[in-house]
Amino acid sequence: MRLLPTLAAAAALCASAASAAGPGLTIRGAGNAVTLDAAAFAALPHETLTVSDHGRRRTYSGVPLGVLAAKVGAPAGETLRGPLLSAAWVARAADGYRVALSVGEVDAGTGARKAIVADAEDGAPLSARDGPFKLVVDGDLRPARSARMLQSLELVPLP
Ligand SMILES: Nc1nc2c(c(=O)[nH]1)N[C@H]1C(S)=C(S)[C@@H](COP(=O)(O)O)O[C@H]1N2
Ligand SMILES: [Mo]
Repeated sequence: MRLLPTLAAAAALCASAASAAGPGLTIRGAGNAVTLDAAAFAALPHETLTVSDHGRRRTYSGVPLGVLAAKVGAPAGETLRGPLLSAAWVARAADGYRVALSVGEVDAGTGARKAIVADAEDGAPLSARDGPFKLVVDGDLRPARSARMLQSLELVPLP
């Protein structure tokens, strides 16, 4: 039976095509899912955020979490109320690392904490170790929630 090797070859071809196009960033929430490739991401409004990483100041450029949240129609500002405030953004990275940010903490109309998804650090594209996307969270005492190699952000309601 020659089908299995053929399928394996086809799968390998698909995998290489996907990596050539870049993994992209997937946003899930409010019943919607959007995957942005590097070009679509680059076209979104960017802001800078300067954070301290083990004593070193680094300036990141990226898209505010609120802009990405709006891509899936996640509640924000005055519409973010009641039970909706018990949800969290779960960020997942390529190495399986996951961090959570409560929605109220990072909503621009509610909490004071800034978070961006960066595609550049100190004026240069992110390294392969960090990128192509990195969640950068302001105000943390150590950069433990600044997830490198970010693949997805998902709005998860608490059970
Ligand atoms: N994908 C991913 N991002 C991550 C981590 C990780 O293990 N995987 N570690 C976190 C922690 S604990 C810290 S302190 C910072 C800085 O780690 P670094 O020096 O390895 O970049 O990255 C954060 N982001
Ligand atoms: Mo850490």
